[in-house]
This record gives sequence, structure tokens and C-alpha cells, in this order.
Amino acid sequence: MWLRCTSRRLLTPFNRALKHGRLNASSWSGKVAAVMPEAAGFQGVTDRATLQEFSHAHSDSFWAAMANHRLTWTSAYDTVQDCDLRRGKVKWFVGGKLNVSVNCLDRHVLTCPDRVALIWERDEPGAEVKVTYRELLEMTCRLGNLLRRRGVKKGDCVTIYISDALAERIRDANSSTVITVNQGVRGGKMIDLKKTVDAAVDTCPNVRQVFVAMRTETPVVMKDRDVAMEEEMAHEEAVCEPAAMDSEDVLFMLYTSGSTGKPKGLVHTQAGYLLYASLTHKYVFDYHDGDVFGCVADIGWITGHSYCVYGPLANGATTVLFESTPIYPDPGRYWETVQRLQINQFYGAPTAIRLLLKYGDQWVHKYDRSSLKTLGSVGEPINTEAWEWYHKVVGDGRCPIVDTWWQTETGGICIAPRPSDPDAEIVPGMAMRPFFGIKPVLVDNEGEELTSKSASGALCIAQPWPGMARTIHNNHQRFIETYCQPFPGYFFTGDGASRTEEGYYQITGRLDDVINVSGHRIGTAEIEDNHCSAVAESAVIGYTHDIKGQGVYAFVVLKKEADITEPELRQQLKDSVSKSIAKYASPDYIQIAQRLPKTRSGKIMRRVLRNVVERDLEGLGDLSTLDDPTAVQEIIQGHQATT
Ligand code: 6R9
Repeated sequence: MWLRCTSRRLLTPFNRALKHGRLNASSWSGKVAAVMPEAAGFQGVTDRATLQEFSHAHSDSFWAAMANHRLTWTSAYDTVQDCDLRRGKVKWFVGGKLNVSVNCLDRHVLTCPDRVALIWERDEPGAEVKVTYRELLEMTCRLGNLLRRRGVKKGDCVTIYISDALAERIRDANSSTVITVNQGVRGGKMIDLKKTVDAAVDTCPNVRQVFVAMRTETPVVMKDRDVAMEEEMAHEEAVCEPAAMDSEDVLFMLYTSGSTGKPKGLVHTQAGYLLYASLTHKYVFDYHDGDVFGCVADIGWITGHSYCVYGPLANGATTVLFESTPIYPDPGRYWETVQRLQINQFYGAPTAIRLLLKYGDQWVHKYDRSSLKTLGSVGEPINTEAWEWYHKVVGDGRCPIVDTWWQTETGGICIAPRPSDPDAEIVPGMAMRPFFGIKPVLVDNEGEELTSKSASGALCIAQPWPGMARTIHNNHQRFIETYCQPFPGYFFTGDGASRTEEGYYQITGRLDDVINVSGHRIGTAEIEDNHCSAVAESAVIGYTHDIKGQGVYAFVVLKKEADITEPELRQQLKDSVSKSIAKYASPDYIQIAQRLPKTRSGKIMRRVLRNVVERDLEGLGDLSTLDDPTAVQEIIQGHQATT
């Protein structure tokens, strides 16, 4: 994770006046005001459909109202937006100034200083640490003061270290300060992060200092450039004047999960990102004041940024930072945490749900989950079996499942089942409806927009929105080529989707995951959905085939209790695919694997599987976002045995 250093503190009188105005809601009335108070003044808006239309037709008025209601400004903006998708130009709330930490902390300290802001759910169960808004503000001030005293200025880039390939990212971002911990702790294991930082920083002459926080008691060798972070923070004042940041100053950079190609440093800015994270957090999850919001994503993933940190804190929520794994110390960990912390909204990834499903219902039943109101899913399509289990077993059939589609590039959720309408229909396994201000379009190979109601094609977004990434750090040309040029005038997501008669969207997966067998185009997800009951998980890729152009190669992971011979399994899978799609889609090879190579956010790295099958091990490329690199060795060995 990369954080642009900002400095902070204390509301100015101007902020207080704005804040006061924001809370004066007595004139809001009627149905729309009840559903979305920010929209109360919109002419002709009577329900969700007209609100969605309004957000497209009067985009500037819509986003201005949202920004005025939800953000606390140091000085007002003069232009709502200055965007041109054709040229990759995206600017929101131009001329405005604000401070993100004032929005996330100070303003809540005024109204509810003793509310718990975050619960650090440590790796060890039952050892959680609760930090109130007042305490979090004080810690933030001390760190802000320490950074300032150590010469970090507005505009400097600070690296917060969580994942590998650190040196490359430090250099790309040109950071002079790194923040890390002596050791990381996950699933009962200690990881020597400081050692990795030392090795990386030795090759980065720009780094002047490394702040080291002590997560464990294990001492580490401190070099001249190292700073004992907690000790130094204790000497700092707990008050720090907030800096006024321009709306379009950089907030953070985040390198994408790297499921394809070289990681891109996507840049998010202050006002638009914060507004979008706050608005989606409120309406997608039906968050209410006082709820405990449990997003169990890795904090270094965009999901952790938007829905562990910025969205919930902007809304004054109690947010959970989950340090552990779904199966530590046992597969009941999530639900034990839900019971102990009384979590109201739980947000996780399908990969974890599928993993837990394999261990059986008893781990869920053991714990009281009555606090749960909404269950969220993110990161990849959630298959029907996992969706049903999440709904029936985890949520006892009473909690809506919100399958949320979005990307690092979009900053926040773009398609989700029920923005602002807690009673709307949900179809299992579908992301369903665009969020307000999001105008999805489906486009065919020739770049023509598909205007019929039911259609399927490349998923693009037709209008800019405040949460979208502004550029790729140091490479705006790549930003334009990747997102703006494929379908001029639209933001191209790289995903495929289909739309039903009712206007509901279903994501079909990355477009580069399409295989062309003898001229038939098939999405890998379509083939993967043909699980036989013995299969826990599968990944399908295309490989070069002399006759067919591409052939189908399937990797499958069996359920723990699977009782089937390999020939039987192969036959069953081939039959099932032939029946549900066509004979040509049936896999040529089926490799049984112990596990699949995945990113830390749970995405299968098909690129790695393709390289193995194409025998191009030289070209394996960047594996830094891989959760467990040993999975690749297993796959290579299994491939030799299969072919
Ligand atoms: C938030 C996040 C983005 C890619 C995206 C898509 C896939 C995410 C999904 C989903 C189907 C969902 N994806 N959510 N596919 N249904 N609910 O995951 O960001 O790591 O940048 O990945 O993930 O393919 O394009 P990021």
C-alpha cells in the first residue's frame, strides 16, 4: 500500500459551520428523503429508477449534492468536474480543499469521541484491540507530527509495506520514507517483514528513513536510517494542524493485484475517492450509525482501503481490521469473530467462502450470527453453490447477499444488488444493478454499443464518476491505452458481462479469459461452472493447439471427502461440459491439483497456469502478489505427469 503523506488536524470554524449545516436534516421528507437524504432536493425524483436517471442526466448536480452533504470542506470547489474520457482526463471538485483525516476522524471526535473507530482483530483470537475515534485521532496526530519532524512534506510519497517486490515499487513511486513492522503475524506464523525491507531499501538510494513499528516482541537490528516508530511517536504532541489538500492531490497509489502483466501503480486522489467510498459504503451495505462493519479483506488490497479504512471511517463507523486467516486457529474463525465483535455487515471473498464450504456447516453453526444484517462478496464471480451456502448456512436465509463488482481502477463498488433499496429483488450470483451515477454499457467487438435490453459484451462505463483512478503513476499513456482507447469515449473495464431483460448485470469474467476453440468463443468461467460434486474448485485455460487453434486445459482441486477414481472424474467432467456447453468445450487435459496459484486477494493467476501449460517458465514474470509461491512448483510437477 502506498500512502501520500498528508498532514492534518482539527476542524476550522468554517468546517464546523459546514458540519452543522450538513446535519440539519429537518427539511428532508418523503420517500426519497427516507431512502437517500442527499437526494431530497432533486426535481422529479420519486424512486430509485428516477434517481438513477437523474444521476446520469444531471451528473454534476447529483455529485455536487453528494459532495456537499457527505464531505467536510476546508474551502469550496468551483467546478464539479472537468473530465474527458477520450483523453484520459479526470478531475473532480476542482479548486476545492479538504483534509481526508479531518473527514475520517476529527468530525466524528466532535460528535462521538468515545465510539470505537476500529477494532484490530489480531491474529490471536480473543486478543482484539479497540481504538476510539479520539484515540485514533491522537495516534494519527502523533504520527503526522513525527513525519513532519522527520522532514516528510506535503506531496512526498511514503511507502507502507505489506507485500513483496518492494524495491521495484519504492523506486517506481520514488518514496523517501518507508513504514513497516518488525514482523508480520498471520495464521500463527511470524513473517520477517523488516528483513525484506532491509534488503529492498539497500537497493533504493532515495530512501532516507524506515519507521519500524513493533508488532511482536522479537527484536530486530536497527540501522542508522531506522526509526523506532512507537517510541518516537510517544514524544510527539497529540495535536497536529491539518493541511488543506487540493481535491486532486494524490491520496494513495496502489499496485493492482497483478493477475495479468506488470503491476500498475493506480493513482487515487482525495475528494472524489473519499466521497465515492463513503457513499457506496453507506448504500450498498445499508450501513447505519452504530453498526460494526467487518470487511475481512487484506488491508493492502483496494477492498481494504475503501471498505476497512476510508468508507467506514468517513461514515463514523466501527470498522474491523482482520489480521488472521479464515482457518486460523480453525475453520470457525470468521463466525467466532462475528459473534465476539457483534459484526453487522460482513464482507469477504468467494475464495474464502468456497474454502470454508469444504469444511462443512458445523463450523458455522457453532457460533451465534444473529448480529449479521448484510453479507457481501467481492473479488470474483461467486458461483451458485458458494452463494447458496453463504446465504442459507452463514446468513440463515435472512441476510441479503450483496455480490459487489468493482476494481482497483473504479475506487469503489460500481455494480451491486440493491443500492438504497433494502427490499429489491436479488438473483443469486448476480451483481445486479449499477450504483448511482454509474452508467454501464455493453459493447461488441467492433466497439458498437449493444442497445437491446438483453445482451452480452465488453463491460464499459459511459460517464466518469468521482471514485475512478486518475492515472497510472509515471505512465499516463498506459492509462489511456488500457482504459480509454479500446472503446473511445468509454472507460473500459477489461471484464465481460451480460444483461437481462430486467436490466440486471452479471459479470462473466476477464475478457482475456476467453478461449477460442475451432472458432467457438467460450468464457473460461462457463466451463468452470460445470463442477461435478467431487470438485471444490477449478481453473480453465486455453493452450495452443495445432488443429483447433486453442485447446481446453482444466485444473481441478478435489473436495476433502471426494471419493472418486481419476478416470471416473475425468469422464464425469467431460460429460458434464459436453452436455451443458458443447463437445468442443470439453477439456483435452484435466490436471488434478492440491491448490491453485492465487493472489492474496484470492484471484486465480491464470497467467501462471498458461505459462506452465505453454512450457514458458522463463516468462512466468512477476509473482510478487502470489499468496503462496510453492503452489507454482506443484502445478509444474503435476503438469509433467498429466501431459
Ligand atoms: C475489488 C477488486 C478487479 C477484478 C474485476 C473482476 C473481478 C471483482 C467481482 C469480480 C465478478 C465480482 N471482480 N469483483 N468479478 N464479480 N463481484 O477485486 O479489485 O483486485 O482490482 O480486481 O476482479 O474481474 O475486473 P481488483
